[in-house]
Amino acid sequence: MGCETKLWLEVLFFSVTCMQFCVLGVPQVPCHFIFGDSLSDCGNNNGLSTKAKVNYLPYGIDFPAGPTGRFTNGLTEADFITQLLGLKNLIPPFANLSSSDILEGVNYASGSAGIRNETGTRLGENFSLVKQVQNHRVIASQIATKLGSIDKAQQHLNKCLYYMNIGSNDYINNYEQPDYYPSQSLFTPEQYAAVLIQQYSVQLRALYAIGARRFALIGMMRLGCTPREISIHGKNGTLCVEEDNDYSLLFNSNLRTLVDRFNRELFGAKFILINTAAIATGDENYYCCKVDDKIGLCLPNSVPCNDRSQFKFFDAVHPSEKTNQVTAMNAYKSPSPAYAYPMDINQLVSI
Ligand SMILES: *[C@@H]1O[C@H](CO)[C@@H](O)[C@H](O)[C@H]1NC(C)=O
Ligand SMILES: *[C@@H]1O[C@H](CO)[C@@H](O)[C@H](O)[C@H]1NC(C)=O
Ligand SMILES: *[C@@H]1O[C@H](CO)[C@@H](O)[C@H](O)[C@H]1NC(C)=O
Ligand SMILES: CC(=O)N[C@H]1CO[C@H](CO)[C@@H](O)[C@@H]1O
Repeated sequence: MGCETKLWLEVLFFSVTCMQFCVLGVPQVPCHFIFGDSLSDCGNNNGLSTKAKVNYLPYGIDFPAGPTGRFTNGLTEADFITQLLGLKNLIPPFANLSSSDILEGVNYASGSAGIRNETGTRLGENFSLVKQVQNHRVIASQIATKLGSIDKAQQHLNKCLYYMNIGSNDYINNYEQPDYYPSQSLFTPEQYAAVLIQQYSVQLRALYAIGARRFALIGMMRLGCTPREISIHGKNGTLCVEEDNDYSLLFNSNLRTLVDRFNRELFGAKFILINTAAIATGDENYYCCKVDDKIGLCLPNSVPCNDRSQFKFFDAVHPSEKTNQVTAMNAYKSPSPAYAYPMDINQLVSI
């Protein structure tokens, strides 16, 4: 409780900081590109044939435009980061760039997607990380056309923030479903984490080659502490599932090693790791809407709880807007080195 009170105070403090930026109207970076899964998807899955899409109420109940495909009641963590950077508009989905300025960034994130191509495909189509990076290549060439040369495009792309939040589905919608995916029989948990980080590193290098220099890698949340995992695998009804949390820890520690390596090896690039698992935000067990037990998403048009801000989770898998805000604030301006390594997003975009 003491810890939570402290977090909320920090939220207040950083809101004031943000307001100063917003009033000044000077963004810290000209652009923000977002890669990931349902934690960051803002509508890319709406047109795909998949169970992993949520362009219906009660999703978006606290979002000005209503349901957009965001897997929460309001803004995602990536949206809050966009605002904290001082950018005027939220970043639009790659799948619908009508009337948007691609120079300010594009969001490629796709619900159910993972680092591995096959991840999440039992739920339907998705844009895997590989596909997201391919889509970014298309956007980068459109930016070169707009700015008149590849050099100018590179200079522009060098200045952007690259927000990367992916990996959970490689466990939830792959490794932990041995009946449908072979990865558990192919890899031990240690090997699997190493393989994921290896595949991730190939895509990060590809982004670097297209001009990306400032990377915020978002660590995995504690997978064993989502209400869905607790209800499926929890032994005592309330405790987090330790085996799943061990997967997150393995992944995160390999990711931290990668951050160190790339900060040494990739000239001119800066990588940071946001330790989402360390940013505690409330009680795991409660969520706000009535869900489909199979996939943990809110039932279409079900009536959610009244006070969304009181809940850590909106559905049985995805954080509420309030949680996203607290996580984003702590990632942007970190009160503790345990949250952001080796620096926070504010420092990353200031150097
Ligand atoms: C695309 O985005 C525009 C502007 O945000 C919106 O008005 C329109 O409904 C969207 N189209 C689809 C197919 O989602
Ligand atoms: C993943 O898919 C891409 C095409 O979308 C393909 O080029 C690549 O080889 C695949 N990777 C693996 C490991 O199968
Ligand atoms: C369940 O709770 C009991 C009592 O707190 C504890 O001894 C036991 O280890 C728990 N089991 C699991 C699987 O967490
Ligand atoms: C839009 C898109 O890229 N969909 C892909 C999602 O995943 C399936 C299964 O791997 C692919 O076949 C689709 O092409």
